[in-house]
Formats: sequence, C-alpha cells, structure tokens
Amino acid sequence: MKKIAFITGATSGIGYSVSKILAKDYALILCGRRELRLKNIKDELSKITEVYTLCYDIRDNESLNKSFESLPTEWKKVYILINNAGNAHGMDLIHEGRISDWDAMIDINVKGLLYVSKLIIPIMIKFNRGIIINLGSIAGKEVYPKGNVYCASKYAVDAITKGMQVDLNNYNIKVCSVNPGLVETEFALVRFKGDKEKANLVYDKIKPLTPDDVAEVIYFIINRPDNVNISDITIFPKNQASSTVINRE
Ligand code: 8X3
Repeated sequence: MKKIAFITGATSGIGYSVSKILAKDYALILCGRRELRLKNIKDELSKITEVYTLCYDIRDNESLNKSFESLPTEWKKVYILINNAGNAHGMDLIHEGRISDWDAMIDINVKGLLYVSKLIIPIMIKFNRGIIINLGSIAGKEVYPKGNVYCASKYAVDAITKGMQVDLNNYNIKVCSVNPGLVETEFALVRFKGDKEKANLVYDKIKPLTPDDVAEVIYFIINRPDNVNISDITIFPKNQASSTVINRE
C-alpha cells in the first residue's frame, strides 16, 4: 500500500488542490464537513489512488476520534498530515466583532488543528517518521486592520508550528508552515458571509494565487530529500508585497 496522506478541509480550495496533487503518489484520507462534496472528490480521485473519507466537524474532537477509529488498521499509519482546514469569519473592528465569528475562528483554525495533530502525531512518533504541513497565512505574520481575531488564530498556527518543530525534533518528523497571501478560493465569500460584491473586491484588479499554485509549493516541500526541511514559507501573488501593500493595476 502507498504511504498515507491525511488532509483536512479537503473539499475545496487549497485542500482540494493538495488532495489532487498528492493523489499521484499517496493514498488519501480526506476530511471535511460536506458529505456530498467528499463523495464527489472520492469518486474523482479514486480513479488515481486509494481514498478514504472522514466526514466530521473539525471542532468536534469526539467525532474525529470516532471516525478515525473506524478506519482499517493499515489506514491509520499516516505519513503526511496537511492541517489545512480553516477560514475567516467576519472582518470588523475589534470592538464590533461577533462572538460567534471569534468562536468559529478559534475553534476551527486553532483547536481543530490541535485535535487532529494530537491524534496523528503519536502515530508518527511510533513509526519514527512523518511530515506535518500547517496552513498558516500572511495574517499570521502581520496584523492588518480588521484582521484582529483571524490574525490571532493564524499567529497561533505559527506558534503551534514552531512548538511542533521544537517538541518533535527528536522524532524524525518534519514540520513546515505554509503562509499564503491572496489566494482565490471561497475564503472571501465565507469571510463576508456570502456577500459576493464584498468578496469580489478582495481579488479585484489583481491576479491572486490559485489553490493549485499553493498545492504545487506543498508538493515541492514534501518532495525534498530526507535531510531537508523547509520550515516556513510565505507565498504572495506577484503584485502583493504585504497584507496591505497590493498593486491593483
Ligand atoms: C488569507 C490571506 O490576507 O486575506 O489568510 O488574511 S488574508
């Protein structure tokens, strides 16, 4: 059996692109909340590799553990963990933000990542090998106006990545954080709660990264020689220099 890659948030955006590119070389465990999408992706990628899907809410640690338990034993030997699931909810001044948005971002982007990692890391330790890629963001490197809690959640991902690197240094596990700037996905639509006009402005007059652009970088990271770990990488579209410096031609 091929080595196994476990991908969270696999039903769209960067997660879907990473699933496609890793299907070339790995058996896949694809995780998501949306059952129909998971089924469609499984149908598509099963033509290339072996695929299992786990449908659960990333905030629900118990349901994660239960669905992982249901996997056949040989499928539990995860080699690559792509901690991709995460989103922004709302974009408001700090005193005007909604508690429900804050809860969603902290629960999904931070706690969800921790729950999956706590499940998979002991397996990697047992087999003395593994690669963990955490999807951070430029929002985890600089705070921009109205980014507040989303930025905090991505700063947390950055700190957790560094924490993993330090704590797992003795266990032959590579840990990397991938930090994209503007990537055209459902990200903006989710952040603005379905408001297409606002979402379109995010990608207006700039050619953003595509999810495939990010997936190709992740593929490159995974395929470095055994002695090489790319610990941290930031990826911008050509016309972006920082969270706020964007050349909209
Ligand atoms: C997504 C990038 O700049 O919209 O994480 O926060 S940004």
